[in-house]
Parts: sequence; C-alpha cells; structure tokens
Amino acid sequence: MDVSAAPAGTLATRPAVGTQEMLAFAVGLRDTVQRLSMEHRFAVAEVETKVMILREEFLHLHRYNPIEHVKSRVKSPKSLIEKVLRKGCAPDAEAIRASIRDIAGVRVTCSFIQDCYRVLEALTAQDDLRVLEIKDYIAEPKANGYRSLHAIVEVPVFLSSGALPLAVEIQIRSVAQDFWASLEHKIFYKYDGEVPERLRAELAAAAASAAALDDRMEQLHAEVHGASDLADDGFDELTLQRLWGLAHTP
Ligand code: 0O2
Repeated sequence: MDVSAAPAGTLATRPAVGTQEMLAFAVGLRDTVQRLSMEHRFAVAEVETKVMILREEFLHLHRYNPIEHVKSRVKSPKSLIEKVLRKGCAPDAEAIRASIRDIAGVRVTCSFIQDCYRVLEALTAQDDLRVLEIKDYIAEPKANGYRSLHAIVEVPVFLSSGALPLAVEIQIRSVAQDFWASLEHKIFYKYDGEVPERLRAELAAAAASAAALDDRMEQLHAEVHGASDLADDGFDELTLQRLWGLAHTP
C-alpha cells in the first residue's frame, strides 16, 4: 500500500519507509481502510434492502417492475487511497468518512425516466435516510451527454457501538442512459481521459439518440400500460365468480 499520504510535514521530517514508526503507520492505515470497507458494505446492504422493498411493493401496487437491475460496489482500497491523496484529506477514518462520500455506491437502473424520479422520491422520503446532496443530470445533462440522477444519502448502520451514519452514493438512471454511460466509461478509460474530438461528438449524438429512445418507449409504455391482465394472476372468470360468491356470502 502506498503510504505517501503519511503524516504532515516535509519529506525530510517524515520517518523513512521501513522504520518502525512508518510500519506502525502503514498497519494502522490498512486497518482503517479495511474498517471503512466493511462499514460501507453494511451501508450498501441497507440501501439495497430499501430498493428491493420498493421494487416488490411497486410491482404489487402497479403490476409492473420499474427497476431493471441494481448494482452495488464499495470503492477498492487502492482507489480509496488515491482519492484520499487527491483530496488531501487526513488519512483517518473520521476525516475520510466526512470528505469521501462515494465509498459506497448503489446504481439503480430503471425501465423509464419517470421511474427514476419515483424511485428517488420514495427513497429520499424515508425517515432514517438523510439527503446530503442531489444532482439531477437528467434535467441538466453534463456537456458530454451524461444523464443520471445522483443522490448522496446518509444511512445509519447499527454496529455494536451504536448507530453510525454513513454516506452512500445512489445513481439512478434509465436502461438507455446506463447503456450509454457504461460505453462512455470504457471509451474514457481506453483513451485515458483524452477522448478524440470526433468520438466526443459521436458520444454526444448517441446520448441524444438514447434520450429520444427513452421518450418513445415511455410513450409506448403509457399507451399499453393500464390494460391490466388479471388472467396472469390466475383470476380466470370462474375463479372470480367463486371468489365473489365467497366474499358476498353472509
Ligand atoms: P466510479 O468508478 O464510477 O466511482 P467526485 O469526484 O466523485 O466526488 P463529482 O465528479 O462531482 O465528484 O461527482 P458526480 O458528478 O456526482 O459523479 C460521480 C460518479 O458519477 C462518477 O464516479 C461516475 O460513476 C458517474 N459519472 C459522472 N459523470 C460521468 C460521465 O460523464 N460519464 C460516466 N460514464 N459516468 C459519470 P467516478 O468516481 O468518476 O467513477
């Protein structure tokens, strides 16, 4: 592990790598990172459970599933340390929790844009969840065409020592937006951030096509949805007649 985020001071005043002092620091840092990873895995599990409950209840109430899939991750130790260095924050658990708020990430992919807002609203309305920040890149897409709803929320994790509020970054987007973002992410990494202008323009055009596709699919869905299919639930005519009879028997 890179320990160059070592104690403050000039290079000359820092203990050399390999000394007892630096070794103890590295061991402490490793423990801190492991502890943070564990805590944030619990936070991810809390949010995943909330999303699963919403998904099932929504299915029950509206007879369709608005959530296509959910993907979660906890930042790897390597990228967490890189972010600590980039932000110049003190390498202790408290400071890291306070300044790095995407250690835990949950990405919810919805069928339609309307569903993205519904899921965001339902989640952020929950009492045990504190909303720290919301960014609506659907209403205001990024210059490259990126669209998604981002929410940083704080969720309590109940440890042996009591409740610990932890930040989780929730990204909510449509299937089309997710498809675009995954591809853009791969291209961005392939070119190490230096994406050629022609590709940038193509990506922006593809993002506009994805947005148009979202609109069309949402219109189609609105047309089709509503014709609820009771037969799918085993409510054939005879069963319904018999149930009616039972319900109306004095
Ligand atoms: P990863 O590997 O997905 O975690 P931050 O530096 O994160 O604290 P920032 O950039 O203001 O602050 O956060 P923002 O805008 O909310 O974006 C955070 C995350 O959204 C990114 O995390 C990406 O996952 C996603 N994202 C944002 N912009 C884009 C984009 O243009 N294209 C794609 N494909 N994804 C985007 P990380 O940490 O960059 O990456």
